Amino acid sequence: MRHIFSALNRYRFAVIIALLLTLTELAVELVQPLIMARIIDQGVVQQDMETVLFWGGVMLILSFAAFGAGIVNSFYAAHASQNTAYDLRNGLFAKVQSFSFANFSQFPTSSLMTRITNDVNQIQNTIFMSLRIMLRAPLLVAGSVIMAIVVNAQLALILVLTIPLLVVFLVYLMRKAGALFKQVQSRVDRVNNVVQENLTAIRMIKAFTRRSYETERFDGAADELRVKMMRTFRLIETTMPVILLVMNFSIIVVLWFGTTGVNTGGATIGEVVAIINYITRMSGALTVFSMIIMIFSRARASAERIGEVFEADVDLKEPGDPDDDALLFNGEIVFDNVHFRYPGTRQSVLNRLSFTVQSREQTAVLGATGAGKTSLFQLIPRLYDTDGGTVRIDGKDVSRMPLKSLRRQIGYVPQETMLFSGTIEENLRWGNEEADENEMIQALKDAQIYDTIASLKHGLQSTVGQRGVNLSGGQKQRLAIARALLRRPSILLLDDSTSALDAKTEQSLLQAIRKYSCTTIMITQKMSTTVRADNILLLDEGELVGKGSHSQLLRESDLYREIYASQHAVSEEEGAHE
Ligand code: TTP
Ligand code: MG
Repeated sequence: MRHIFSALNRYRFAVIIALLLTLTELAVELVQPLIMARIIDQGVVQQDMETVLFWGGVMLILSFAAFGAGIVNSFYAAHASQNTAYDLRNGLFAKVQSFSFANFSQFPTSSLMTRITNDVNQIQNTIFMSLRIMLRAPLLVAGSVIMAIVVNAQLALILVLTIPLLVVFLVYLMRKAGALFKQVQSRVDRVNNVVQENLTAIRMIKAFTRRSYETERFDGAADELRVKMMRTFRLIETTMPVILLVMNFSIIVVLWFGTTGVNTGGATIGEVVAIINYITRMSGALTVFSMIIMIFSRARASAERIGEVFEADVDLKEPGDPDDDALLFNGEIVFDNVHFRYPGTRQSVLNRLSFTVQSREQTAVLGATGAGKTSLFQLIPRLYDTDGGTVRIDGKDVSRMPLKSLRRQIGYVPQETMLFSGTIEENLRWGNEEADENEMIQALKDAQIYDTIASLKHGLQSTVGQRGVNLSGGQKQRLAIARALLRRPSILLLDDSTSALDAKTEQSLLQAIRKYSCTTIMITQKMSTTVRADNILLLDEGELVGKGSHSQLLRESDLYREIYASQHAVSEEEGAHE
């Protein structure tokens, strides 16, 4: 709630005007029954036409005033609610941008999307409604009770007894609905999650003909949402009959005692009509109130969910040492007794990892699937912190460097290529906004992808992704390498990025990368890569089981010889088939 109020606070001027205007509307509504009583008692009963016309005119003018106030109020209510929602959304987005990888495992993508869109919408609607009617409904109830007492205290006694009971009932309901709505929102998350997974994996679903399975999964999630929604609304719907029952009962009581009062002189007809008028207005207000409860409970659930994102602890703390900002890496990387496991898991992924990668060398990391190669990479740009030991670049602990200057100097080509929808040029510039066309062409050439791009009809301006050209997995990989090279990184990390390349192209690529004289570490499964590397790290189940050059490892490591023999056997077999 705190975040919502501080966001709303910026528009307090609009909020105050809107609230003052609701008070105008409220005053008119409360005065009207009084005027009605006067018209009846002094005008109609005494057949005085002039009084009827005068007070009728006053009522008309007041109604117009209330109408005008309503319109201006809507304007300011919309202003405050829309702007608050806009600020909240931007705030959430900025916060999510600062998230560490550990934070992302705390909030699934689909849930973050629901929070930034749906939950903020709930808040926006609630602020609008609050400024329009939320304050008016309770004040109308309270004001009606007070005015009824002013008109005739005896007859109003029944309201003094019933209204507090109803209010307690409504507050209880609000608590209960709040808890239910929190569950509803988490079901919305789940539906979005299934949709998101399906849209991302649509090709796979079709290839595996899993459509009916996925449809069932969606049905399941949608059905859970429906059931939760229904249960919540059923609870809320019980309010209306209860309110009407109590209020109608009050009317009967007022009429009963009112009739006696008129006969004995304790009340006038006008007073009885006025009080009944107040009761009907109250019934209306209470019904609106029960609707508001629904919206408000939902908003409270949403506000909590939004608060959770704002309050998420971004565990990667930025050390503020601006002196380092201009520092350029020489590129020596040291892992010193590094231990690592993913946050929230118990299984350790990297153990006692110690090695040095010399500046400007090409190092290959070889290991079976699941050995921890990608995990090792993620520690270098500090996507995660280690659990023990340090990662140092040029002798300085990465956790002591400003993230921005650390990451700016690292070109990271992840295992799964990610291109953004847009042109090839835009995707390249994403690596380095200042790059000019010549630099881009050079990077594409070095990444061995220039010929492919040049042969496209629109060249660099071709769009990729939906509605654009489709690139193969290997082509995307090389585009991602070009993007990383464009950064002129001091350290280049290639996670299995040459897997799709034939030996000759791979050799040209590695040769071209040497020109950049950056420290290069490449994860690979292929001996053809390790043979050419200056240095090899052999990783097995999170531990370093060998390091050195190709010939050195062939001599010293059984595992390396095994891998070499198995790949050699395969290539000889392939050769025999030719
Ligand atoms: P990786 O470091 O991903 O293993 P790898 O890169 O060597 O394997 P591959 O060749 O197939 O790419 O995984 C090591 C372990 O860490 C594995 O048990 C899965 C686990 N892991 C997580 O728990 N969360 C993650 O985000 C990643 C990347 C891995
Ligand atoms: Mg990997």
